[in-house]
Amino acid sequence: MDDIRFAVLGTGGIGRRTLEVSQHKDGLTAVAACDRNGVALDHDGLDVDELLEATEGNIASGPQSGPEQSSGDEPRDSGPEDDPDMAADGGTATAETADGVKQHGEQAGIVASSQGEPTETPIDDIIAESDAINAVLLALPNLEHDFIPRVAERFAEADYEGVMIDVLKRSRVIGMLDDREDLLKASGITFVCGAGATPGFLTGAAALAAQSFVEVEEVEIWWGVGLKSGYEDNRGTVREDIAHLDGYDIETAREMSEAEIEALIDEHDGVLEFHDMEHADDVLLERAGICDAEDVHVGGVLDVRSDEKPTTTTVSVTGTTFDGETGTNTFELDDATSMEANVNGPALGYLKAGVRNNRAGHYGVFGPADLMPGF
Ligand code: IKT
Repeated sequence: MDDIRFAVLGTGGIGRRTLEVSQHKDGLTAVAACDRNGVALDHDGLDVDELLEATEGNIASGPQSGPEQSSGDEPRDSGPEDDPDMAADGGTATAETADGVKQHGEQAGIVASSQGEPTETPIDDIIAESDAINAVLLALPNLEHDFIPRVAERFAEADYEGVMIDVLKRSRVIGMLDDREDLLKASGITFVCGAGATPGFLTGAAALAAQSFVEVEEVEIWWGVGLKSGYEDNRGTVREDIAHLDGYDIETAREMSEAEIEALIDEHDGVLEFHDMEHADDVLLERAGICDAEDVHVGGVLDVRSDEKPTTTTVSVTGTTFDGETGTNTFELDDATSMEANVNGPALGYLKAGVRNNRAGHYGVFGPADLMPGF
């Protein structure tokens, strides 16, 4: 476990923070990263500091001009499966960053790094090098439900053997991955799905909290996020959250312009509250035999303008013990821990668990609860 060479697809907020956090974890070497316009590859290890510095400023510098430039996290490949609406990473830069980071033409993103090369086929470029990559982290908002499953399929078709891990949110995507499980197994892929905070960290916490019980009646996940790193760095995730508000869905959220999103945020004074979100914690807990999906509820509060959490993040699991007692086990995150810490730390932790399983020959689709004590 001391030499895991990993790639990150997407260098929006999540991708960049994953790279940053990985520097504080043992045994992880980032060897590839890509966004829609470029790829950085170095089998001896990327210079993560340079990459972060080069990509940090330019995400915010794009014009706010429409859905095809709006989400912030998805690489884009040409080819038959390419979706012309896939969002760019960072859009089009209009200016050099304050510290003089180079810009290639009008495109920002990874090509602003001295390690970045422009490409029309970033994902294929990484697939071409995947023999030397142990794990691929998909830092993509998945505004197309089947986007991540299709990316997994492409790696499997290229006979990639290793770990793939995503931080997807939507329940319905898990089935799409399960549908591809035979293909993933045949290739030798251990796919860890829903491995961010929720689903992810908090699903794992629910699986642990459930251990006191023989029957679980309800799982309540209530999260609070203050966007410490600011809205600009989290455009993809905010847009995904908006799709959960009453009157919105994935398509309407995807088509909103940046100006419309800003207006919506203004209307709510920067604080958005969500209930009954379609988050895959439900199917992932059901899949692990812990409870019925319908007994899992996910909601939370997002404060786009403050770095304070507007509410404390908790996971409450209510159940009955073997000796007939009913109780609620509650897992609570400290308000001082940021979303960035609570998404990217666990994602990399699950990545390591995935590599352990992959090296033991365990292939297929795994959720966070499958990597915890069994129920
Ligand atoms: C996610 O990225 O997993 C989902 C986001 C919520 C993160 C919760 C973090 C909790 C905390 O830091 O206390 C959101 C739904 N986009």
